[in-house]
Amino acid sequence: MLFLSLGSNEGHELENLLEACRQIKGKIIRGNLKCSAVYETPPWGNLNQKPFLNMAVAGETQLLPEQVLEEVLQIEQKMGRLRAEKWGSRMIDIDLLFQGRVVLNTPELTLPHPFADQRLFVLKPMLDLAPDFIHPVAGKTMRELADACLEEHFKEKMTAAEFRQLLNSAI
Ligand code: PH2
Ligand code: MG
Ligand code: MG
Repeated sequence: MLFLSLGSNEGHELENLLEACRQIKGKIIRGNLKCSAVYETPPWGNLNQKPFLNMAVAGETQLLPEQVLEEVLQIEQKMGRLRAEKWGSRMIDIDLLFQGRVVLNTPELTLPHPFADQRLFVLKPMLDLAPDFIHPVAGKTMRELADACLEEHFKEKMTAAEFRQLLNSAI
């Protein structure tokens, strides 16, 4: 099972998440796409920017991690993501969180995502998808990792069911 984290804090954020999911369904996860709820989260890292909309998606893929990354970068580029400053604003950010229990450390790609165990804007959506999934390196469940984070209030902008409905309705 492949897990991706999606974030946007520029342009029409919800539409950016929807478009990213359409692209992911076409190119990476061709079967059932599991979607978390959509959360509004305070910016982490660089505080001087708008709040993010964050969510996570999951599903089966035939692609190798490097191929997933290649597709993700193409989707980000197609959706107008500019080479941005670290932790800065973006139309869309798609991060590879986990691909099953794969552990990978190359200059291009680190799996699991190096911050996946510490960021609540990643863990909270993961709780919607797979609360009992065990982090392949940390050895703890998503639930345990989320409980270890400082509590933050995230506004649920949209339920998973509402998002699915929007995604499935033809535009
Ligand atoms: N992504 C970042 C930096 N900071 N903060 C939130 N709340 N959500 C993000 O997705 C995010 C961030 C860099 O990728
Ligand atoms: Mg990224
Ligand atoms: Mg990121």
